[in-house]
Amino acid sequence: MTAALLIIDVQNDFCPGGLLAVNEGDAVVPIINRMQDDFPLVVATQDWHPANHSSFAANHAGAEPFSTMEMPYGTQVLWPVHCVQGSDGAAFHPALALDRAALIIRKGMDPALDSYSAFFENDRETPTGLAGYLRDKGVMSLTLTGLATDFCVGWSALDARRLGFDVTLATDACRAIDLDGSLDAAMGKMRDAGVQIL
Ligand code: VGL
Ligand code: ZN
Repeated sequence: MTAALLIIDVQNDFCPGGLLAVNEGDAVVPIINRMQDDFPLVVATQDWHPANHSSFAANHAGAEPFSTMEMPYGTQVLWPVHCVQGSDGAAFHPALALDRAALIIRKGMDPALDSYSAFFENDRETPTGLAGYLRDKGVMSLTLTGLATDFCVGWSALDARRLGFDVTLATDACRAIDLDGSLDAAMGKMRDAGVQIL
């Protein structure tokens, strides 16, 4: 088992009608469903925040959504409330096939620390455990799909390269938030890090 498909945060809140909707976020669902047949291992992540999460603008008096704030671990975008544990918005898109998902990694559960990447929280050092799981399974190469290209998918791709995995970004199976040029910036960083862009 050397290749794995990673499905990042294909959840209702990141799809049209959701609380942090990504343009055409739901368009990735049929593509990801089809791709799964080509991989011996499928892993999904789920953004899973407590209601008091520090990445929510609503939890900082006077803060506007999409503004930024300095946190002990670096600059943090303050998001609209999204993917609250147990809410419908935090559920996977109902049409996403998950029968073949061997592992679902939940992230962003520490109220004081956001977690974009599937591998590390936003301090870039607290691990989620995914790297160890993939290594135990003998996985060498990862194909990344899901939402959003410029945040959780992009950060996951960069961390995966840093950890020594071969990484492919399946661009048609991803959609972006694109906040102030964040998509171009993320694509540039991924290219520089040796991510293969499909
Ligand atoms: C994400 C912003 C906040 C993502 C998650 O999945 O890209 N973006 N939480
Ligand atoms: Zn989040």
